[in-house]
Amino acid sequence: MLELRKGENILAVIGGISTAAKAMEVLKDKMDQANFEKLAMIKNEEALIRIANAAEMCQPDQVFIDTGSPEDMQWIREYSLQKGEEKKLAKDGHTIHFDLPQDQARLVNQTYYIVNEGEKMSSLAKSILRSEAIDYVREFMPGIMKGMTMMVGFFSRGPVGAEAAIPAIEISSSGYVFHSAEILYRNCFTDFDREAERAGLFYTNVHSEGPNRPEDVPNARIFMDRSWMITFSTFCTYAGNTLLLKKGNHRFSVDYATYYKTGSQLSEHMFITGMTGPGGRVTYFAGAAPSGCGKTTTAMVGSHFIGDDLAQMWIAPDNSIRAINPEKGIFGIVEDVNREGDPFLMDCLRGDGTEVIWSNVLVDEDGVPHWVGNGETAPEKGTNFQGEWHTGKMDGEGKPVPMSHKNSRCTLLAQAIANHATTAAEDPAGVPVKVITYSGRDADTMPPVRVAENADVGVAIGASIISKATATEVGATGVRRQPWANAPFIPGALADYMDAQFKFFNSDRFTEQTRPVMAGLNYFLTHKNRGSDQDGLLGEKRDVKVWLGWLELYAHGEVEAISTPIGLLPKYEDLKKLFQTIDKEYPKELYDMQFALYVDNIIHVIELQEEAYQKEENIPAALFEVYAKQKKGLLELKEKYGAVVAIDHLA
Ligand code: SPV
Ligand code: MN
Repeated sequence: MLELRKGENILAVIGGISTAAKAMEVLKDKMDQANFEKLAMIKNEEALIRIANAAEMCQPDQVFIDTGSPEDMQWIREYSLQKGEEKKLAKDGHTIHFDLPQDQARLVNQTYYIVNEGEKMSSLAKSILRSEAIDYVREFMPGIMKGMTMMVGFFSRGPVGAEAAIPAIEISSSGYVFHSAEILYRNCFTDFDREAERAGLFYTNVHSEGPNRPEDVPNARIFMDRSWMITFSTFCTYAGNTLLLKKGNHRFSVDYATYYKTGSQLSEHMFITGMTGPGGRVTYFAGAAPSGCGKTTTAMVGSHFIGDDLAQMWIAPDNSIRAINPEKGIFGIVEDVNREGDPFLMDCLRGDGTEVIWSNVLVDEDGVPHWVGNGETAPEKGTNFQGEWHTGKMDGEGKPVPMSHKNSRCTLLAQAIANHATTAAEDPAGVPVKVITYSGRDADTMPPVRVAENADVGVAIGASIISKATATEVGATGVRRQPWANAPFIPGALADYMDAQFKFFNSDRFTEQTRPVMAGLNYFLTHKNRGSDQDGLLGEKRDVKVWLGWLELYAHGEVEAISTPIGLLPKYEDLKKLFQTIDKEYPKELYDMQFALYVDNIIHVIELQEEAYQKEENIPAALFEVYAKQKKGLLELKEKYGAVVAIDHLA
């Protein structure tokens, strides 16, 4: 369970303000006339008290209210440049921001959920007792904004008025964080009061980078107070740690959907995109993948791109799943983004007319950004996330320093991407989602695509994502379970989240037309693991269009599938036709390698999952039933055909 407003509100304890009258008095004192007048728009007393408490605690020299107007946005851009948080690049509208070398990804070991005495937490994340969190905030946050301006903005996580949109306040001393917020989220200054009233809640985020020195990073903390839906972030700048409108508030939305909208809403780490099928119909997909596993690329393969990171979903009155993107921009990994795999994104990054904040890439002497895997000629020297860089540069341990950090990013408006479906993305009714996908970096086990024969199997696919660690979390290594690719953002018990998934996807509101197709995707099989002596992956980025294209046809009953213990698999002839549409040969031998069942590998991962889930309390029995059935079917096949079952045996 999650009990809201339980325990002391840390912001109120440290700030000491509890009435709107006192809040206005304090704010008037701290603000110039122009900013104070802007604030007259906001009447929500709790919002005003929180802002005043943040100001009282952080003691900035000034307070700036970001109304989202062009003038305010320009002020933010200039503030960030003046403060040295961003620098202009050669191309108009492009800037570079560097995070400290110690702060290049999510600081998982310094990220905590604040819990009350006796509360049970996720087995997947760290938590800290409220009393200890108060001690930290009391020690490190008073005066943290001295000499700086505190910026305050009002954002909507989704199109204003949408069923699953929730408003949030962002408070920060960082111009870079605010510049990013303005690109990534919808400013809802004029609608804030109404939206807070409609949603019945709002989130609050307080961040300060402090002096922004390496020696302070060990003291950095990212706290999420689940009970009050308030985040605190200190001594860091990487957006995943600081712009808590993103993953901080996503965590609250996961909590809210799990405990307050059980069975009718989900909050997922998913892209949203539409694929055009025969006759021009558009079929919408929402798909989960762990950070750094191709979510952005997959999203942009669609003809109607909506979002690349987060999805808020609900079952609408017409009994369809509807999805909105809580964001309006992209904070995308740039490594391996190139003309061939990501043409639309490349147009924005190398063309003119798009505002882009680059982070942690290499900047050459001419002010041009470069990154690993861009398919272009690399410069010999420049400046990157660790300072001066030249070809062959080694770090203190004798390891080569890459040109750009693996988690270096670009921040830009989603609507800058040529295939962005802006009207649909901004529709508070959301887009109707017909296909749900789950994927991870799996080098040796699952085929490129498989469809669940029912909702329970679909939920089990989500529960069973495994993936190689990526550079999006500081210090992560090895192959790990990544349930729903959402595990880093599930604050409560995994069993509760899973139960909500079973309830949602088994909802009796779905009809034959609206029931979603649930599928597993995997782009990361290697030749070596499939009996070939070639190097590298068995596929390439552009194949994604085929896997999604096949699912689009399947969702409309236009292709048949082969039934196997791990789900329904595509037929060769159907894939071959789809490969023709991307001008690619698709040899039968490749299909055979991709879709053969490697029984021992599959059973190994099923047992890994069983073992892990048996350790958790209250995991729904339906999960274990799916695993048992899959295992039984696989063992029967192994008995008959051996450990590698050719797909031709099953067709
Ligand atoms: C991810 O790592 O999943 C991201 C970037 O989307 S972050 O904001 O760090 O979460
Ligand atoms: Mn993400």
